[in-house]
Amino acid sequence: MTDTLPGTEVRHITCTLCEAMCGLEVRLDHGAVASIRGHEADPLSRGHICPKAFALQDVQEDPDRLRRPVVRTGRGWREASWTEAISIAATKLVDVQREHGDDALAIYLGNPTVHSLGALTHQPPLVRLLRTRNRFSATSVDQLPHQVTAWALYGHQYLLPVPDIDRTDLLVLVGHNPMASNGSLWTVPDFPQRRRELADRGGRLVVVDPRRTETAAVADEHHFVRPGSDAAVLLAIVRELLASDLARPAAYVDGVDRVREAVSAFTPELAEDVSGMPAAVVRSLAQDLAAARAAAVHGRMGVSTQEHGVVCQWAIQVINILTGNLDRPGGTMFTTPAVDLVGQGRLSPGGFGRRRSRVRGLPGFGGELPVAALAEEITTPGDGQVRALLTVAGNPVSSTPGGHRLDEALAGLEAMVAIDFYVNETTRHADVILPPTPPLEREHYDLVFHLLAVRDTARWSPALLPKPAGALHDWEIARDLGAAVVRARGGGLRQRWSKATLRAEARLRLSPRRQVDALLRTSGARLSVAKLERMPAGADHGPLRSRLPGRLRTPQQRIDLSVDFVLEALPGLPQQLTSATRLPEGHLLLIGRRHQRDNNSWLHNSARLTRGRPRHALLAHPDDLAVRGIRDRDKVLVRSAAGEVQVEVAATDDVMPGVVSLPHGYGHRRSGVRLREATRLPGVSMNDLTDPSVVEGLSGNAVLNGVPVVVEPLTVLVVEEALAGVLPEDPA
Ligand SMILES: Nc1nc2c(c(=O)[nH]1)N[C@H]1C(S)=C(S)[C@@H](COP(=O)(O)OP(=O)(O)OC[C@H]3O[C@@H](n4cnc5c(=O)[nH]c(N)nc54)[C@H](O)[C@@H]3O)O[C@H]1N2
Ligand SMILES: Nc1nc2c(c(=O)[nH]1)N[C@H]1C(S)=C(S)[C@@H](COP(=O)(O)OP(=O)(O)OC[C@H]3O[C@@H](n4cnc5c(=O)[nH]c(N)nc54)[C@H](O)[C@@H]3O)O[C@H]1N2
Ligand code: SF4
Ligand SMILES: [Mo]
Repeated sequence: MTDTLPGTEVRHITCTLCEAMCGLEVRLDHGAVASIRGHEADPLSRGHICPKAFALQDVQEDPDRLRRPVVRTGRGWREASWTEAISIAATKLVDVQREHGDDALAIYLGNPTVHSLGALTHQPPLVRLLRTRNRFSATSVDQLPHQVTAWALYGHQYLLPVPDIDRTDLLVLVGHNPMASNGSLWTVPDFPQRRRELADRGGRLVVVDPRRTETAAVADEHHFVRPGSDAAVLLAIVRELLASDLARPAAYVDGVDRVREAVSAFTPELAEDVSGMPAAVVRSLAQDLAAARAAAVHGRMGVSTQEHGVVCQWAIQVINILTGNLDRPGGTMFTTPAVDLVGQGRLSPGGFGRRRSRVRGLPGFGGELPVAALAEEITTPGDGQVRALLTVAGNPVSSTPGGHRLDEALAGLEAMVAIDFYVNETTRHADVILPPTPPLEREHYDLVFHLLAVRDTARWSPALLPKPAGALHDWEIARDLGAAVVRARGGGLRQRWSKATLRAEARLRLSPRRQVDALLRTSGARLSVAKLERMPAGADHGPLRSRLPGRLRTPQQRIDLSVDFVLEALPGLPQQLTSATRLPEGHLLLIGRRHQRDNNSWLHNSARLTRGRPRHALLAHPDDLAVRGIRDRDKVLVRSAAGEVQVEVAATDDVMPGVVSLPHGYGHRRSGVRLREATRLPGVSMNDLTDPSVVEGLSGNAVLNGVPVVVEPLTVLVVEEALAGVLPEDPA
């Protein structure tokens, strides 16, 4: 610690707000945060910081953040002791399960679960104790197709190769905007500088996206692609590689001939027809990927949360494999994390379960059901109907398709408990909210994102600030709630002392620190928490190393490209993609976007982040506005099959004609939300438009991009309505 002024000290912690896990240097002045900056000595993030990091302090100091449990009363909320709140929560959940069966309880684990060590270590045993099979999470509004593909090709849902950006010559990003998001399923702190270094090496960045994004703006090439049509482009690249004899798969790769046959219909010309990306560009991209010394293709939200997400993710892996870039420095590589949850067999490899969702029969994967089914599971009567909900670190009313319907559904639940430190659009429906400590008051080790990082490092993050008296961490809440559930069940010694219950309770009593310590000590890296505590910049294990075929978890440690359920989907695909180009008259395709200063649905109460030009508008191409008689900044009505919103437009040719874009995570004006800054913010929830009845065909993942919408000037409507009131009815 380098103390300079009296009363001040400098500490090093990890930022937990996104996947980049930047190392931060925080100056404390008499125990309060005085400044936050990037930690220059950090071998992974190298001093990088983004504006969101300051929100760590804003969340810490936010008067709207819950510090004590709250219980709903007739008119609002009252604070309660932990003992009382946890006992009410447990009793309510157990009562519903006793009356209607274990599956009457549903669980939603939100995105920050993976950014809170204690939630990550302690939610699984709590979930096991709760015994419900109605488990949902942010996975199915996000990366489910990646997990399905990794399971099918590499034998484990979390064996996800990442682009080795620091050594690549050609980086192709499809539906991914790391200049705003800082990378995803790819821990790549300081993407802007790494991109500059790529340019300095003479390398090339290509972006494929229906919007000229912040990343497209710094790319060497940007190609517009019609939303939802990427499968045609990616499969055409696969076809080119195989047809022109450009493929150089490794010796442990099988199934090439079946794939060649299966993709034969996907010509670059078909790709051009359905995507708008010129056939010549598709061809040369295939050739360049094959010819580059090292190249990497990475696809994210734009290709995961669309109708053909699994086919897209499979095709991306196949391209990297066929060009010999998987496992090659500068290609896409697997990490060698100090805590190797995959290698140590501590995470389920995944797989489709026998159980499907009750109402619509959507597939279960990795023990979870697609969250697009949650609302209907609550509102559809019958055996197995969901009547209670536990949410952890999530806001599905804002984050999942058809959020407005879920909002209504939640109002009809018999019981709801939330583990969260804000009253948001979702938790406002809870009977009890149990607020954990915020990020700056807890220790952290990134069990997930070290698995996905562009360099092998290990960093322990101490708690910056002491935990206040009477506060509980995420893991302590899970522990106490678990114990209270077992107590509330009663049911005699046999049940309470069943092996599964005892094991889960034992896990719940083991602190995250002790769990990480044990994991570090049993890994090959000979580390411990104590050792890492003496290394504020963390341990640096260097650039990524080639790991194949040894890292594979497939039975023979071979990769079979010919995944049956993918190949079976291909014959019908050209027809599907072609008919998707024929939208009903006047329709546009809605896509999402992220901004560097937004964070899903939850940092909008930070005035520092929300200041400045509004960022909630519907982006639309000037030509599409002109034909509708809409001017820049007009308020419009946007309608989809699922719902409608009213929002301002911003005219820009950054979106391709026929495409409109809204960010998600806005629209905090629903009654009952207690967030001073956020509820002042204009904007609407994009997920009031996304349609839960349309899901990705193979996995049930949500379709958040490529949603058909109609955009109408609001003024015309107002006039029409006024006239309707004034004019006499048609006399005929
Ligand atoms: N239309 C559209 N919808 C989308 C997306 C999109 O691109 N377009 N993106 C999707 C994606 S990728 C994701 S991951 C989801 C995210 O959506 P959700 O899973 O709903 O997650 P957040 O919106 O981040 O909600 C975070 C909640 O967790 C709470 N929280 C924060 N930190 C902690 C903590 O440490 N412990 C606990 N207990 N609570 C905490 C916050 O107070 C907040 O209420 O949204 C998805 N929704
Ligand atoms: N600042 C900030 N950072 C974040 C987050 C945040 O909310 N804010 N959220 C974090 C989370 S949870 C995640 S999952 C990651 C996500 O990180 P990204 O994947 O970078 O997420 P998006 O910004 O939604 O980027 C999706 C891109 O896909 C494009 N797109 C839409 N439809 C299509 C299509 O059909 N085809 C193609 N090719 N492109 C399409 C969109 O225009 C957009 O540029 O970001 C993480 N980082
Ligand atoms: S890029 Fe992500 S991890 Fe880094 S400072 Fe910003 S929010 Fe934190
Ligand atoms: Mo996400």
